[in-house]
Amino acid sequence: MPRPTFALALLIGCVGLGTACSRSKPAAPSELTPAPQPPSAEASPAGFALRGPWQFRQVPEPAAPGRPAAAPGDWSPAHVPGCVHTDLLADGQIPDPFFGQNEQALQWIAERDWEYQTHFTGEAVGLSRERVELVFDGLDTYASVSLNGTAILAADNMYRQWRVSLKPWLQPGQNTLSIRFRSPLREGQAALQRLGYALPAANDRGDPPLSMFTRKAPYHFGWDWGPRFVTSGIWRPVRVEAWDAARITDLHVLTTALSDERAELSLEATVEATLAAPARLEVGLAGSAPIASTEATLVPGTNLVRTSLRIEHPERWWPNGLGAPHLYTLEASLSQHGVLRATRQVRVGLRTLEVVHRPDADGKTFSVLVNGAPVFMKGANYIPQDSFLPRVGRERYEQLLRSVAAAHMNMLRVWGGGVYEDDRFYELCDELGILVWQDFMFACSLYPSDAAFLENVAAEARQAVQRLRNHASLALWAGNNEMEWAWRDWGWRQRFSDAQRAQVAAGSVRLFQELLPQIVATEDPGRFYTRSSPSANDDAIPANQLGSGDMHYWGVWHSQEPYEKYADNVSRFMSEYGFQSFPELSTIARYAAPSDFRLDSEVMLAHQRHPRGNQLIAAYLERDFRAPRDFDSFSYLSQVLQATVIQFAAEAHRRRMGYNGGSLYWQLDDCWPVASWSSIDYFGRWKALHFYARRFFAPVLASTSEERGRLRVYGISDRRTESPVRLALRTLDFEGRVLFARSLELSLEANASKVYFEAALDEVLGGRPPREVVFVAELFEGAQRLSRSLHYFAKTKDLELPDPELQLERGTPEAGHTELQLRARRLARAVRLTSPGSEDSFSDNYFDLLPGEAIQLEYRGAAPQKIEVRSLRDSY
Ligand code: BMA
Repeated sequence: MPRPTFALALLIGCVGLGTACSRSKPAAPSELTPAPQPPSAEASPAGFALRGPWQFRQVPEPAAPGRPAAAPGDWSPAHVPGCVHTDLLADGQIPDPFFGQNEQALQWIAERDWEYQTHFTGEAVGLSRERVELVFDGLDTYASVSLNGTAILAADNMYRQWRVSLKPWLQPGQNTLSIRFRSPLREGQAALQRLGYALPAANDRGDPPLSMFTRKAPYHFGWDWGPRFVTSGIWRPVRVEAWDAARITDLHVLTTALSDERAELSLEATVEATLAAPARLEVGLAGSAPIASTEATLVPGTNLVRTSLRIEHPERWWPNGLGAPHLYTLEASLSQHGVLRATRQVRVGLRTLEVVHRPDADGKTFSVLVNGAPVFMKGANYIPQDSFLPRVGRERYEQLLRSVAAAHMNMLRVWGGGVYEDDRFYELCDELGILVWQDFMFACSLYPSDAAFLENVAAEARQAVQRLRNHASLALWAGNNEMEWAWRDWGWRQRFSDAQRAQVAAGSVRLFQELLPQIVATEDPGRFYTRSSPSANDDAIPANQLGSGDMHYWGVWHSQEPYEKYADNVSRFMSEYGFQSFPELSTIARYAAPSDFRLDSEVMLAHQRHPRGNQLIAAYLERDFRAPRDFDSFSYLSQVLQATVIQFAAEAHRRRMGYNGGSLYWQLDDCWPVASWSSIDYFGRWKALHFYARRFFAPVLASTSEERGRLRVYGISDRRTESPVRLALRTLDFEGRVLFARSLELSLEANASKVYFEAALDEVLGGRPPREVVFVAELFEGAQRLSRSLHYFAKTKDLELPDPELQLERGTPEAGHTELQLRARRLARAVRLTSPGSEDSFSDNYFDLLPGEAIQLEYRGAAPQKIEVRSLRDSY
């Protein structure tokens, strides 16, 4: 490849719109267009997808005293899968719910009932087959389904798949399918009345909160990072499945033994049959001859057919960073009298995984062993990517999860206030080596525990476990988010009478200590279950205690402790800790007009859901940074602050690997454009934190820390083998004078954190005041730098930062990218590149440059018109 020529370029200065991400933007809410409408029923291996045309309308309000019943409204085009809000938006009936303060004006939608309908012919969906079933992968939520005017199904749980036979009602020629959704708020109100007392929900914005009565994503009701849009709709695909004789509806694969020589697997096929008849099940690797088979006599109804198989010299599945996440595709075929009836594939990864959660001298451990070895978990908490989930397509899943893998994460926690995610999410986690901590969908609330509720939850949990259990990425199940902690520490118990308290407590035990763990034990034997996050799974040990179990440490942020406290609050697994920032100005400009670019404008407050969020950011900024000169500088500095704070925490966690099993920051992503704890914003743009995460989660990390007046340099390695490396240490002033230098050849211990250098501060300061120098610790393997740790001895606001005289040179644009060279004459802190008006990205961003340093970067996208570069000094 010819080297690009560099033309001297522009630069310097700051301010402007920016973007810092590595993916293109998803369809903006305001740009939604109705999807093309395919023919009414479309064949697919899974059945006939009912893609429409669909229509929807508001159900007229019934007559009330003094008000006659309204006439039905007109039908409007709908998109399935979809929901009411996006259908109203696409039809031009409402403005963009995410813009400005539109959210407030759209609350009426949740109080109404809505109706959807479509038509299809009986012939198209397989009228003449023995069995014809209508399958909804998701109905959100209270739905009455009728075919040709006859009620055929009542649904009341967004998380469940619903299946009903169409056979008795399906007619030749045209059929009309209609679905009525009742307002979840009205249903919740009725459930509250039946219960007779209110239940608390920390984040539900309703008064009274009603979210706990409905098996629907809790964050729809509002959260401290999300709007309140209590939507309804056919949110996952709907299809007709038509079949004869027998079919395979599920395969469950368990690894029963695994060594380098062989893997032993057991496979259980769920087979549905219409008649009693013998059948043969054959199983093998897809595309190869079968390696196992079994004969079974099927009975009408559901049959479980089991076989076992062996794979010689298996390739293991490894988490991101430790090896390839190898996957095998198995195929099962079912035949009867030599006639092939059905085939089904399943993808599995061969690995062992154990969550070690047992008492020790310090309390109770919480760590993960993969393939027999401890693996430190690095990652984040995942929330749903949109308030309106059906618009999260494959592309957004891929972009987000590739960003996760790029930041060297190996675990995501699917947090309990959202949904059991789409299959594509788990498939990508399998492919990228990202382990999944899967919460059941209960968060920050207390829930009813009547028989109907528990039965509904049991059906939901069984389906979720069966759907996800084959994924190599699935590491563990957790009963709920923060309910054990809340019950003890959030003042909830005091709200109840003795009888109510006893009822709520017993319900919680029933749900999280009996029902859910029993379902996991039966449907997904061997997978670890923790009753809550955080928890030590021990009645004698309070949840969220240092030393035992996982921990959500919120002293920093919620309790306003200085961020240095992260180092004193390392428990056995840090499953949550977080700090907010604003997104880039280009994202803010998608929801606010320039006249609203103030911290206290109503729009800015509407897009900050933590009651004290903006004040907290400003207060923490004041501790460490000089006052920002304008709003863009504020958003930029808020990101630098967030990244600095979370880097501090994550490194403190990694330094204690062994004692601590993992570090998952709160939160990876956003469900709308907002100021929040995320490291990637709604449009997929990386905030400063995500660039920092790619550095602080690197497999080999140099980490510098001041401890009791001494400077320590840790070498942290996630590698499975020890590595010969060179540790290069320097102290520089901001002009580049070397005040201290040392080079150490060492063997970096495998899978460990160790101090490799330690000195009194005076020894490394080189006689200069702390505010004038930077300490640089770098780990090299041959010529390759594995990690660089920069340590400043004074608060950022006290550093005398010189003008770095940044110089940017651009190469000739090539297909889809342009090479850049950036040089700093003097120290440059938190350098940010932006390309105003473009959605494209830079290969790196938000980094420090040492005096005299030049680096190569890549701009990804069509040739940039303009590139702006700023550093910290330009923010005040
Ligand atoms: C955690 C989460 C969320 C919440 C976040 C920030 O505890 O579980 O409920 O959004 O804190 O407050």
